[in-house]
Amino acid sequence: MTIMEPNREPRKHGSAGDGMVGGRMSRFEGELKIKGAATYALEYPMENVAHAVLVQSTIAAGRVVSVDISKASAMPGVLLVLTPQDDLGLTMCGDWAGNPSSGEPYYPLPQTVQFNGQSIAAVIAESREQASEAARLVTVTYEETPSVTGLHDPNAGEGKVMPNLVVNWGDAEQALAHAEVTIEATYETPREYHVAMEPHGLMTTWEGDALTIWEPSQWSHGMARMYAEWFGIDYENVRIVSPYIGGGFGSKGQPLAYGAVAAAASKKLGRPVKLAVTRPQNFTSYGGRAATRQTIALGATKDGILQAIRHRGMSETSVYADYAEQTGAATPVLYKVENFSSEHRIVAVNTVTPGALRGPGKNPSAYGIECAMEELAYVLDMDPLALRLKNYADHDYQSGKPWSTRRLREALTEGAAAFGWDKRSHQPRSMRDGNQLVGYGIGCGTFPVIRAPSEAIIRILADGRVEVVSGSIDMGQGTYTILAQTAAEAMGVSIDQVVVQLGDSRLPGSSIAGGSMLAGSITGAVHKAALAARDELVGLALNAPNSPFAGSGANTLSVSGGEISTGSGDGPVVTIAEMMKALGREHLEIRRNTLSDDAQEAAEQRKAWTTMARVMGPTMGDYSMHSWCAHFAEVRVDEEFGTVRVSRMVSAFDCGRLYNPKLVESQWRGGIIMGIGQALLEEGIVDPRNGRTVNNNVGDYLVPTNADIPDLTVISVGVPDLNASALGGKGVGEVGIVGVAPAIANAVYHATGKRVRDLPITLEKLI
Ligand code: MCN
Ligand code: MOS
Repeated sequence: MTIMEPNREPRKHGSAGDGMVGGRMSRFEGELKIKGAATYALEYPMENVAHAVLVQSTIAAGRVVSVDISKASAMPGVLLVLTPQDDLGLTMCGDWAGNPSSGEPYYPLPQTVQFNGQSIAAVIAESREQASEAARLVTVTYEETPSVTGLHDPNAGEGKVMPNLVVNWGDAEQALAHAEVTIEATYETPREYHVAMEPHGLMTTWEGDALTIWEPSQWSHGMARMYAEWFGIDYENVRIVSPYIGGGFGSKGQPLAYGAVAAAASKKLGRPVKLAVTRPQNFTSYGGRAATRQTIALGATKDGILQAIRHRGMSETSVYADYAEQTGAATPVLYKVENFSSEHRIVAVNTVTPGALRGPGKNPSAYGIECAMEELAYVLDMDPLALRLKNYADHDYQSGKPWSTRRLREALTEGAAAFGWDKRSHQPRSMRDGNQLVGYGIGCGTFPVIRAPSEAIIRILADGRVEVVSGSIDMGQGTYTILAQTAAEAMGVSIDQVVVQLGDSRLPGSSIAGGSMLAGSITGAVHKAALAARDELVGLALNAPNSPFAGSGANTLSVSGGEISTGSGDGPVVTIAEMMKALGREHLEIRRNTLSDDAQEAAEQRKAWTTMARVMGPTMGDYSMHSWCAHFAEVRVDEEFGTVRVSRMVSAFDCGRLYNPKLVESQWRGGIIMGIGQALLEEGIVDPRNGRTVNNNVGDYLVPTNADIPDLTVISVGVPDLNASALGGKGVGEVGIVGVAPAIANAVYHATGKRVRDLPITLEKLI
């Protein structure tokens, strides 16, 4: 890859050569993004674009009685105003899992208001300014009905139990009743939001029945299918283009109501339509992490052997869809425990349906169990590190299966050593530095290994370059770069010879860039295709009459550094370009997928790339597979002001083999930074009178800045896990955030002797 910087940093892992798997290449698209050379969805040059602006509800629940569009329609430049009165002719689409559509009509601008900030009208005009101004003049009359604005609403109720989120083994009640030591506590997390640098939005255009959409996407194929189903057109007729994305964090995996509105408007007008979702509208176009509440009871012997865990959790969902932020997602896999009971409920409130946000479920779940473990440690008067090691899970007690690889013990011990945990004095409030109370805390984290099939094309070009072609995406994680490394290594070429093309649903199928499953999935496909391409090249070189190796008597050839040779030192040495010339080939193309043999039919392939039908969870197979981590946090709390600063963190991870340690470290740090935000800053504040998210902008919804982030040391303790993926890596993208908030909450308790059980930990809760 020509655009990459030379790498001058020392390598820590293995002896991978520059550009090979395990090398520390910088991100290919990083430089393009910094220089403004990466074209984002809304920046595509397009003629004759009309601009759409959304009008959103100002009540939490009720019915749109009338929409007066007379003033808006009369404004200069206005082309179209869409309201609930307009039937856009859409049908509900099938879900992620692959369950087919109900066949019901779909109204992206509904008559019934289900939450404050719901899109109920749209104005399309010649310019964005004209559309915005006209949108202000749309007058909506509502009939309001009672609403529930969040878990704290007195009318919220207890919701309903999710039957698939009930886990029991042993007898937790009995064990708790007889335990020598018990603790019980309730932990809460507020609504949190993705706040990706690139807001949502899209540009769409039709040519006959063919729809092209430029939209940031974590899953080009899945989104193309859903758009096709909305509009009742063939999958082949929808094209999602998304080569560069300014972050998604879970929010860009599916098309959303505004996308349906823009595409429908474009169809009606017969011209391209651009819809830029404003920053405030981002807070209600896709839901953030749901608010959660969980109560955890632990029972243990006096010497700290865990006997029982009882977990009761709940999260809010919307009134029109069930989404569970699974507070019990990490609780069963972290510790050895013979008696366990967990249950998760969802409570419908008037909000946009919450969604996946980095480490969904595992994140609030680890917050609960990891705070509870430290609370137990203090009751037992035991070192929290020792308590964790004492209750180390030798296998997965939930599935009964052995771990595939679990280096959490190493994460705990090596992390502790690097942090200097042994310098801690156990008593809360016993460490200080002037006016600053100093505290140490631990939080473990986990994220399941999710496996999915993918496909890829490897194209050897006449000039010797190797093209990797995939419809998968790179939203900043590093897909471009690791695929170049994978192809370079498998093909035996230098990374400068590799070109990677991504981010288009027309390109080969791929899993979603979600659930930390893409890297393992797509490197597997590219590796397979590249090995096959190399074999093909070698086969032609041995057998084609015009090949320099024809009649050489060799029965195999080696490809290294872009050169083909007999490997023994004698015989010709031919570059790939020379060989292609000798063979008279313009290119040589190989397509491979990692689907099983029973799924090679076209329809099965389509289903695999556009739904989750072929995705495998962590215990499908002989092992239980997860990434693991242990975070060690040092905080300083100002004794008078109650201000909390994270002054140091050390985090040790087991994510198996790392394809590119530099990018992995960046992923981990990114997750940790989001975790610091979650612990100390982030909170969607809802107005109880009308269900509106009040701080729906980046001025008031606080996320960490550089000044909030201390030195973050990250350590890899993983070993290759070939059950987890073809190259031995486990998921990286999400595990970094999991366990950070409890590490900080535990450190704040250690510093101050005060336990804050609802995030974020702000100063008014400490003084
Ligand atoms: N990697 C590696 N070795 C491994 C596994 C991963 O080198 N064994 C590196 C690669 O650079 C790879 C990256 O880590 O590109 C992430 O790989 P993976 O864990 O498979 O995650 P995905 O590619 O599926 O990406 C999605 C994941 C999720 S689910 C969220 S949420 C998230 C995240 O990645 N959102 C992100 N990281 C993000 N990073 C950025 N910059 N922006 C986001 O929106
Ligand atoms: Mo990540 S929240 O699974 O996109």
